[in-house]
Amino acid sequence: MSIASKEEFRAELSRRSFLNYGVALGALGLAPSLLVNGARAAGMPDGEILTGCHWGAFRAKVEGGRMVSVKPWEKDPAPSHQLAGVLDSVYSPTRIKYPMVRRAWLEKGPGADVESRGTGDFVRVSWDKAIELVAKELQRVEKTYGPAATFAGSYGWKSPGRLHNCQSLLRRMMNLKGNFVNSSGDYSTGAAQIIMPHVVGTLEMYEQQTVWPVVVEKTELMVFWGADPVVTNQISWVIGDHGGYEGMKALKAKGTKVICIDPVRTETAEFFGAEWLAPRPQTDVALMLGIAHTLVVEKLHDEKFLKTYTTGFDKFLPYLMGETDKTPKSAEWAAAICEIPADTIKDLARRFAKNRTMLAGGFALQRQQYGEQRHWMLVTLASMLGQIGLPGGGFGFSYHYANGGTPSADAPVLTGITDGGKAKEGAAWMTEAGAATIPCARVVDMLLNPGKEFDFNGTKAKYPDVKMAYWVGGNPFVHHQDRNRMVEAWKKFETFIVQDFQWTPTARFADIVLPATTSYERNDIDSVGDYAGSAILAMKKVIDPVFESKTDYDIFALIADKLGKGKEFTEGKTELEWIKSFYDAALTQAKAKKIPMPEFDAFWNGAGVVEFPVTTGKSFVRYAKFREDPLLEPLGTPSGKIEIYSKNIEKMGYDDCGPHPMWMEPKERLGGPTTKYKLAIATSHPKSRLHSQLCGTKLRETYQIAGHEPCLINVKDAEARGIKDGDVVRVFNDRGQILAGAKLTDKIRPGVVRVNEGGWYDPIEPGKPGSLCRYGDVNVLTMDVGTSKLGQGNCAHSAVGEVEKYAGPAVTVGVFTAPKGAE
Ligand code: PGD
Ligand code: PGD
Ligand code: 6MO
Repeated sequence: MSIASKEEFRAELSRRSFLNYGVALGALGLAPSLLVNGARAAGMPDGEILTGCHWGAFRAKVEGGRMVSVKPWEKDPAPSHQLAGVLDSVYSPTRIKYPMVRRAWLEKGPGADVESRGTGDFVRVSWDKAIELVAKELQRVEKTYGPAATFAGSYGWKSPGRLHNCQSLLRRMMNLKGNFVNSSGDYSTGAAQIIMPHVVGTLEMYEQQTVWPVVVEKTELMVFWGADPVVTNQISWVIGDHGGYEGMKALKAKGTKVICIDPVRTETAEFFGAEWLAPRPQTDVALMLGIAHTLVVEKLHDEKFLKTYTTGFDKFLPYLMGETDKTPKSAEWAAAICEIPADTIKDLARRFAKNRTMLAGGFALQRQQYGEQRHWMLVTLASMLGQIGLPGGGFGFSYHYANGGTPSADAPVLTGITDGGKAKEGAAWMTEAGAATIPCARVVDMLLNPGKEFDFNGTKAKYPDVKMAYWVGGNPFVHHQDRNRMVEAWKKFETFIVQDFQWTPTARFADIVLPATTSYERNDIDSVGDYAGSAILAMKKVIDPVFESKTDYDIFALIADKLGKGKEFTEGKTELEWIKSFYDAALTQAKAKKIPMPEFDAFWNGAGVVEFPVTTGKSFVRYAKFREDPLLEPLGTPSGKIEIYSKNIEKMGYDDCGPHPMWMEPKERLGGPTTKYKLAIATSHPKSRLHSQLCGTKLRETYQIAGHEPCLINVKDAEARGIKDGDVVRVFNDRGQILAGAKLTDKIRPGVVRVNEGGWYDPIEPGKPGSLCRYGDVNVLTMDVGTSKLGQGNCAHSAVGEVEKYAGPAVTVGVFTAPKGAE
């Protein structure tokens, strides 16, 4: 998720009232406003306003109270084409306009007719009523079932902004109310962020990389291993900076050799004109072992590096050579599993060793069963090559994410609103707080198995018995795996509250739906670039809230007030006073470090942006200090070295994550010994969406096929099944079925089809497990098991299935309009 997670830094809260601006709690307008084309009558003045979002900073043009166009900030080196969808997301037919309550819930009470969830039978209520219902229900559930009955571990890609951070605000309100069940980790790197601290002593996945200028100068062989940075660097957790594109352009201009190891010939492979190697999905550990074996056989591994900087190679070597299990992990052995020819594997070993090689791994590799092994083995391979800490060599796991590798500016840390102080120290999304905490991807498992013991990273805990959930800033009915299992589990909730601005599939499955504003309808502040930190930007309100939407802050302040905790929630501060307090804390640091930064009023009323210079960040080389002096600059592992063998993991005694990296046969994979289906289903991140965000906008018309989510299929696989380009197809396995639009291509290896994650779930019969999804939510087909007892991450990229030409009755996709009565 975020390297920034600077929310953990407690804001130096200034209580000084400085501007008579913003909304005080007592003044919150509860009466429905008059609507003019979806915008409130008073409106914002015409003009251009600079603001920002995950896709970058942009200037929005306002006319007559409406946002009419957007154009990228002039300093964005590579604006995302998705910005066009941002504009449409404000006014699209999927916008939530009013507070709504599921009819059966309203008329018969919590838990009534849960089967009717998702059918769209909602009743519009006033804000007063909605707030009262929510507050009373929170109190009822806590009183009846205790503190561990309400889940507020709401996960997802909420918008940037240090004040309207809806997930922190939810937990802030919940902490004031009493207690709640929280979640830890994320869906992005659930497995890797748990194994990496054992191996290299840091999370690694969200750390700065050896910067692009150094890579451009020194790297001779760039290997994108299950990574597609040209697609995925479009977005950042904070405001997108797109610095990675400058790095990639320079690398291409230099003519550096690039290899892409990926079942798909990616946009990145196309951009670089790269060499494309397409292993079977989920077999990368075998491929890496085959390379490692060749290095040893041909004496190409760096024994000095292994001795000085790593521990446990002596225990891994017998496994690699087959002394422990009678299976040498030779190139031939690997070839039979991954379907990359043995000669190619040997050649890779030689080229990796001969050149200054950067192994740039993506995240999908570890969103698979036994995902922990992928990055552990990649670090092991890089250790054997001995280039870690050298300029342009080693490994890097964030070149594809949030523009990792963009030189970091000398910028102060921008703080944000906190969840009320009960969280333990650490990165905000990793903290344990609340009455109980579960790894975020185990949410459905928790619902289905209350009281069951589960393992997680050396600990054991029991799932709480949850009766209610409040979700903000996430879309679990798209992001979570095995939709049909989830639909069944969700029936356990007596109450499910969703606060969003889109009628997402999740909102449709809610009992109470609260309309939030987009971030363009409120004032906020954030940094530009998770790694770059190149600027602090005023995210100024572009237009007034449309229809009856309210800001996340105002909604939670109202609920807190109803619970008798309004003052504690707001601390008496207005929106702009909060923003100023975050800015002023950064200003204090800047002054101490002599970084030029204007006073708040000049910043907010002036350009609305303060940029920071890059000095030392220009030449950063990851692990250079460790390499220079491993004794004085040890890693944060028990041995202070890279752990190829982990005694801590050995002590855990897990059967699905051993003490050194190893190949384990997943439950299902392309060509697996017991796999029933013939096709692997790749579920990559979409080029024209951020997960499910913008799926409800016009941008969808630029990529949908016959009104459905595209399904990439190799021409040969399509021919064998009588499928033509543009056909509607049914993609299915034992877990479910979806419709999609066939896109024939030779840019995907035979045996693999791809349906991107993020397509909105649109069941013909909502609430009925097994129901056909009309649009194409690939998570109907994926499996919901933890990566291992260690990481408990999701296995979104472990699925197989079959594709056929759809022969059923014609269907109309129904998820891109608001439910009846909510239009
Ligand atoms: P988004 O579509 O970004 O997906 O899952 P996530 O739930 O984050 O959902 C964000 C939601 O928040 C949207 O509904 C949006 O409207 C809402 N929202 C945005 N801003 C605000 C705000 O300010 N206030 C409120 N109230 N709401 C807001 C993403 C997750 O999916 C991730 S990170 C990964 S890495 C996983 N990837 C895969 C995958 O690769 N393959 C599969 N099959 N499945 C995956 N799921 C995971
Ligand atoms: P994916 O698209 O899931 O992206 O970044 P991540 O790297 O996880 O996968 C990257 C590549 O891995 C794909 O090209 C896929 O084909 C390949 N791949 C899949 N399985 C295998 C395998 O078994 N072996 C090999 N060798 N390759 C494999 C995700 C990151 O992107 C995250 S976590 C988030 S939250 C953001 N999401 C988006 C997004 O939704 N849309 C865009 N445009 N950008 C994003 N950036 C971020
Ligand atoms: Mo992610």
